[in-house]
Amino acid sequence: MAEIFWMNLAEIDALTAEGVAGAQQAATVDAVEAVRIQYLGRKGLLPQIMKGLKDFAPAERGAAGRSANAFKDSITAAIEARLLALRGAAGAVAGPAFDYTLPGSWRGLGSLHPVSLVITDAVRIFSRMGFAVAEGPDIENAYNNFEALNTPAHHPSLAETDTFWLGKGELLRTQTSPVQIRVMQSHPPPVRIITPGRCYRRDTTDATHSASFHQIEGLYVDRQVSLADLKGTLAAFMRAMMGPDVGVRFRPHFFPFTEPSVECDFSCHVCGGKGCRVCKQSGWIEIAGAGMVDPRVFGKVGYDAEAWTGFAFGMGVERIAMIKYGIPDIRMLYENDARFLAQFG
Ligand code: 2U9
Repeated sequence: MAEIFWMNLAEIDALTAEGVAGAQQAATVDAVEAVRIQYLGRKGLLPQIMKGLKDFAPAERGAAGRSANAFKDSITAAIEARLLALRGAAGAVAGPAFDYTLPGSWRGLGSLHPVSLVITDAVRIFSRMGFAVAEGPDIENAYNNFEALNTPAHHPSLAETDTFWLGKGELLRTQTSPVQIRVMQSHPPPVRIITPGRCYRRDTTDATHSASFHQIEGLYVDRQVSLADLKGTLAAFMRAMMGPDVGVRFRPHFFPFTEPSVECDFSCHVCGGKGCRVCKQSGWIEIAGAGMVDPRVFGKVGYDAEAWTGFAFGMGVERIAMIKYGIPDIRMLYENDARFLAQFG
């Protein structure tokens, strides 16, 4: 290795120019490496220059330091540039042929989850009938979730075994009805809303139950709203959702928040009502609960029950998705198996 016995500023600059030229002219990656070792290596010129700085007269030492830095930076930059050029050139000559006209690899578009599909369809169908969408919080208070809905404190649905209580009278809503309570508390009638959203119940998971599920509820309050309006609205919804030929029937039922109350079935979309495995040979499939809003509920939100009447309904989104798409187990909706979900694209 060359040694510098005597050094001045001009010599450092000359060595810099030499090193830069050496790097630029190196024909191979190995030749560039040889330049690096000669100029910047541990036993190369740079350590000698650094060591020699102390021999400069104090007045020259600053300038010598700057020349030493320029030596290192310029040669490093020249080496990097040359390596880039050589490697690029080598790749262009020796690399695998690349066909820029080939299509890129297809990553696949996502698709709506069946639960979202049902909600989107329901929002579209009900919005055509003049319903707006309302939303509310998943964490509710007992008043909005139970008491304002005429559900007394001793009702079994309030039990620890049925409801996720969070303390301080708060809970995870068991239905989306408290959203309707909030809307009525803050808006005078008339009201025409649907409330799609997530609900929570302390259910043990099995093929048809999940502790977290979705509901779509609806509420229509106006002057002289009747049970006939409820039947017509739900029948129109069922036909739009399940097919134009399905029949719809209503059976008497009981809910604390509606009077009278009904359950709503549609004629089996698989067998047309003749009876099959899907409808358990009955020809009918239960799909929603509904009724005329109990006057006591109107009293809780300050609506005049003499002047206004209304209907309300509720249905489980997962249940509709399972019936519509033939999904045998509710858990398939939560596993997020891409092969299952891709079928709904
Ligand atoms: C207000 C007044 C009344 C909403 C209603 C039902 C009947 C019903 C169930 C369907 C399947 C819940 O998910 S499910 O288990 N719901 O049967 N829901 S009437 O009644 C209301 C709502 C809000 C202010």
